[in-house]
Amino acid sequence: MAMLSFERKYRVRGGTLVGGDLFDFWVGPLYVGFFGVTTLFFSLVGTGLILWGAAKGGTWNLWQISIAPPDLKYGLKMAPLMAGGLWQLITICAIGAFCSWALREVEICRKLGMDYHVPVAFSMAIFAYVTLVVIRPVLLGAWGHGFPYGIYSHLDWVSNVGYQYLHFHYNPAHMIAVSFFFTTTFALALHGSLVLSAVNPQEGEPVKTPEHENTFFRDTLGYSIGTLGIHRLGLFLALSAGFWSAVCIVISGPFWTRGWPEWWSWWLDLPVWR
Ligand code: UQ2
Repeated sequence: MAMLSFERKYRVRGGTLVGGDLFDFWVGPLYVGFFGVTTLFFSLVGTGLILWGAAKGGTWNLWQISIAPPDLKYGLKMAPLMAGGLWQLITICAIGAFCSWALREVEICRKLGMDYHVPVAFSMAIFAYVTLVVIRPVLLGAWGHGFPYGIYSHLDWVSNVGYQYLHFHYNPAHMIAVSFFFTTTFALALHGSLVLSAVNPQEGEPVKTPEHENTFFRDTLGYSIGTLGIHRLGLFLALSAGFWSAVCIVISGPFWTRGWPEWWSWWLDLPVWR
């Protein structure tokens, strides 16, 4: 693996959180570190358990392979391996791998003297996953409330849990999450198209500057958020989408058990209508 010219300059010792110099080295272009080793460990064990579960699952149809969480009767206990125990171990491996990856990102940030926006952003995705498979199941008192690990089966789970609350689109936190997802795609479409249009001028013309980008939005909207601002906005929108997704599912069951359309009764019951 050839090393790119800038790589040697940034291959500095230190910045590690655990292990000191022991794992402070690279393999090809990749930094290893203590958390690179733990990421690899959890990923390999987790993938092995998934393959084991798939082999015992009665189908190799990719869409139908599924590893289910334990029956609700096991509550928050450890279940037998082939009755949800595999799902529990796979969940531990997944969280172990995701958190190891985030901490490896932190070590790389420290090496490079960068701030921690990337691991913080990734942590929001981990938080959303942990909300689904740990926080909500614990609040409801059974691991069986986690979602099954399969392509179609997890879609069925989302559909079933949604219908359990009659019409999930009436969940106010779900409304906020969806709005953030759409706004995120809108902002990235604006940003991506603006940058590409600026760096693709007519044949023979010089590449345009951020001043052109600002002027484009000043001319069209009367306002430009700026080159740094659009990235701050993008990060805020994307993290908010993940955050409100976690909120919308964790309140469904632990804090609201009836249909979501009914939640809006408070609006109909406002004293102003009477
Ligand atoms: C901008 C700017 C960029 C951009 C974009 C804008 C030069 C290269 C896309 C425009 C963004 C605005 C006006 C905010 C829109 C608000 C929402 C909530 C989507 O001004 O600065 O930098 O990429």
